[in-house]
Amino acid sequence: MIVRRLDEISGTPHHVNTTNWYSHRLLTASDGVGFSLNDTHIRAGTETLIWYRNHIEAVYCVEGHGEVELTESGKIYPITVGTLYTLNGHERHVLRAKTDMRMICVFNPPLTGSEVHDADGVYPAAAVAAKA
Ligand code: 9YT
Repeated sequence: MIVRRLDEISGTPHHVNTTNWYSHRLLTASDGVGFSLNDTHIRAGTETLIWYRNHIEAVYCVEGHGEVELTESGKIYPITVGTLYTLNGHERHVLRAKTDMRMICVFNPPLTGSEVHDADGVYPAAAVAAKA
């Protein structure tokens, strides 16, 4: 059994801080459970291009509100507390935070824990990330 607390992750390589968001990677590939789990804060007023070409991500909003726009269709989905969205088609999208948002994010395949988006909003595939 794995038991882990948020404050144990702070200040480690699994606590990733970017301009638009910061994320505590609570479960990662090295835990060997087949998925990873993040507690992620999105900063108010930010707009982030995201495209998980190599992963499926499920996102559950537990604080704040914003919206997701799919870049191909232009369709906009409001995201509020209690909303789950899953990019099960690897949809390229823009995440806009109207307020600070807190999201619980699950990835399959699991993140190694230190990923940040590249210029296209992509995280590297697991095999590539493992070599980094
Ligand atoms: C909701 C979302 O994808 N935000 C970007 C950060 C990412 N979820 C992460 O790695 O925590």
